[in-house]
Parts: sequence; C-alpha cells; structure tokens
Amino acid sequence: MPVEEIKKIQSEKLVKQVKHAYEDVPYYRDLMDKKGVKPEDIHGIEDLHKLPFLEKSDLREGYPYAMLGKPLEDCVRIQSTSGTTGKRVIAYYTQHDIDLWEDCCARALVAAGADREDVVQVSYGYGLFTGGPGLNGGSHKVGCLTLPMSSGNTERQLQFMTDLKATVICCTPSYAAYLGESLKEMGYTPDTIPLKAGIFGAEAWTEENRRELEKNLGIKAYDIYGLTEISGPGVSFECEEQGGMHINEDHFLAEIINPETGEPLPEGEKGELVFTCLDKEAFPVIRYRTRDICVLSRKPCSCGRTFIRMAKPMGRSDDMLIIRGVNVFPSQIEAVLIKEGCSLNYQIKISRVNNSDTFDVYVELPPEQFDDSVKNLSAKEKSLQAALRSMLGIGPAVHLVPPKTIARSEGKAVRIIDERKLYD
Ligand code: DLL
Repeated sequence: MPVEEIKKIQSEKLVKQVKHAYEDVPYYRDLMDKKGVKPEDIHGIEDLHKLPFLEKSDLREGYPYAMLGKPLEDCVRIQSTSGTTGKRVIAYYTQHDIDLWEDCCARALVAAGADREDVVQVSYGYGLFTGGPGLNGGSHKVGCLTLPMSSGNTERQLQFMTDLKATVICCTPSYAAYLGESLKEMGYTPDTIPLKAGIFGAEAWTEENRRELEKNLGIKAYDIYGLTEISGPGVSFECEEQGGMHINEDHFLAEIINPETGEPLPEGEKGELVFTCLDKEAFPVIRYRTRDICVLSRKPCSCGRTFIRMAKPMGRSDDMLIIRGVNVFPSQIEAVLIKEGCSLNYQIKISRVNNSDTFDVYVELPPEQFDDSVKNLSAKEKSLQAALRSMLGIGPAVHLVPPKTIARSEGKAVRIIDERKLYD
C-alpha cells in the first residue's frame, strides 16, 4: 500500500482511538485534561504531538485497571510483565485485540517464509509472558502445525524438533544458541537439522549473533520485536532483506522522540521509540514510551512492503535489564534488599557463559554481621535469593561479601556490571 494511503488510515484510526480513550479511560482523560487537549483537537497524525505520553509508571500507578478501555466482561485475556516495584503491568485484550495481535504474528511468520506446510516450534514461554501465546496464535492463523513447547526442557525440545521435523523455531536468540550447541553435541550438523528459519526476539542480539545462529542451525534468522503494553511480539518483524523490522503500521503508529525533552525527532534520527495503538479496544495505549533507543527508516525495501522499518534497538533510555528473557529493574532488587535489612552497597553482575545469562548479586554485609558463621551466611544468602526470585521471577546467585569490598566510585555508584555485548 502506498505510504500516503497508510497515513490516511492511521489518521482516521487515531481520531477514533483518541475519542475512545478520552471517553472510556478516566486515567487517560485526566492526562489529556491536564495537558489541555480534547479529542476535537486531534484531526489526524499531524496532531499526535499534542497528546500526552504514557509511561510504565502510569500503568503501575493505575494498577490493576489503568488504561482499561472496555468493561471486564468484554475482555477475554490478560498478559503481564513485571513493573519496577513488584506491581506488574497488566495488559487486557478483547477477542478483537487477540485477533489483531495474532494477525501481526502471522505476518512475521509469513515474512520468514512460513506457510501451512510448515511445522512451527514455539519455544518462547507460555503464560503471562506474551512470546508463547502470540506466536502460537500467529502460527495457527497461517495454518502451520504448531508445537506449543514453551521454554525449558531442552531434551524434549530437541526430541520434538527432530522427530516432528520442525521447520521454524520461535524463541529467544540466547535459547536458540543453546539449542544449537545441544544439537551439535547430539551429532547433528547444520544440514541435518530440519529447521529452515528462526524467529528470534524479546531481547537484544547482534549481527554477529545472527551469523552464528544461521551457521550453526543452518537457518535464516529473523528478528521480531514487541512489548506487552503494545500487544506482545509482532509489533514489528523482519522480512527476507533482514535490514530492520517492518512495523505493523496499520495497527501501531511509531514515533521517535528525544528522551530528554520529549520532542519528536525527524525520521532517521536516533531517539526513543514511542507507540500508539490505533485500534486496540481493551488497552488503548497512546504515545507509550518504550524506553527503547532506535531509528526509523522509510527507505524502500526490496521485499515490497511499504511499512516503515525500525533498526534493532540500540539500548535503553532507562535502566531495565533483560536477563534470561525476563525484564529486571535494579530498583526491584534494591526494594528487596531494603525489605531484608541489607546494606545498599551492592553490585549486580550479568555475563553470558555458553549462551546463557549469568546473574550475580553481591551485597556487602554490615560490620556487625560479618562475624556470622559460614552456616548463617549461607542460610542468609539462600533466603535473599528466594526473596529476589519471588520479586523478579528469576533467582540470582547471591554473594554476601565483607564490608568495604565493593569498590566505591567517585561519582555515581556503579551498581550494574553488564559484560554481555548486546548491542552492535
Ligand atoms: O519481550 C515481547 C516479545 C516476545 C518480543 C517474543 C519478541 C518475541 P516484554 O517482556 O514486555 O515483551 O519486553 C519488551 O523487550 O521494550 C525491548 O526492550 C525488548 N525487546 C523485545 N524484542 C526485542 C528485540 C516482549 N527483537 C522489551 N530486540 C522491549 C531487542 C527486544 N530488544
């Protein structure tokens, strides 16, 4: 579709969506009132900048029903992601919203070459995380035989993959690398692995990671991007050109803003990605700040799709970490340490060993606890680990260290050491 036509559709949908949010979502109406903007002021996408931003903190503040745009009896599903202080962000879906989301995932699968003859192994987590349910639904829509494996249990994954000859795998790039190693150990070579394509996302991965995955698994590796607040995976997807991800622009309107000032930036400039959902009913998120740093491009694509493309995310404008596919905020860790009466001299270290993230938290003991017996210390480490696991959904290795052993910095404390090279 010519870009001008896409923009016309976006404008029509935006006018309707703003009216819906204003009339049906008291939280967003308040934000618009505070900014002095009314639905009548929005005539098309050229007026988008007049609307207030929404942030993760807004969704947290309004927990659990912030941005709910339909009566609960019209909603059929929730998905969820962790918030910054333990309160999760809950996204609601009507059946229409699920259909729309699954269509987006179906487009991603088709762009990766899938059709009804394919066997699609979905090895993203199922449950509150959007990865499994989204690609599962997309795969059904394409008519592929779908293997709803979820993540983990590598032995069973490999057995189903090889016995049922899975041709497409959907999982995080780090899990794909791990599966590749295990296949090699089992004696498989890239040309005896049945896969032809992989759809990898939910965390950052580099061009070098892509080359390795393609070589080791004998596949073409496609990037897929999305976030729970906007629906889940399939907000954008790569085509055979592998040169950035096409944004499903008929449903999601993208902008790039200066993260410091909030000013919209022209196409081609690097800044924070902001999305407006154009036709979601139950969770009509408008101008949502993703905190992902990115660049958009309208350069024509050899695949013929005219949807704008986003580069691989180049970092974040907040301190969110993605560890083993789970979103983690340092503030969540700090909240647990405070609750458990620990010192706030701590350090978080993340690295990658054999394609798997390692996650260590070092906490200095106050001098009065330093004399504790080894038995007491290891019990305390275990209980801290359990408290962190319950807050974050993943348990780091906890190390209690003697007072004054964590290096002091002259400026801001260095709390996070991330040794993974995630961004190109
Ligand atoms: O990660 C949804 C998803 C599932 C995407 C499966 C792709 C595949 P959240 O858990 O809400 O949702 O995390 C969203 O993950 O803001 C990015 O920072 C990061 N992210 C997602 N996809 C990519 C990607 C899902 N392809 C957050 N490359 C986003 C880099 C990604 N970062």
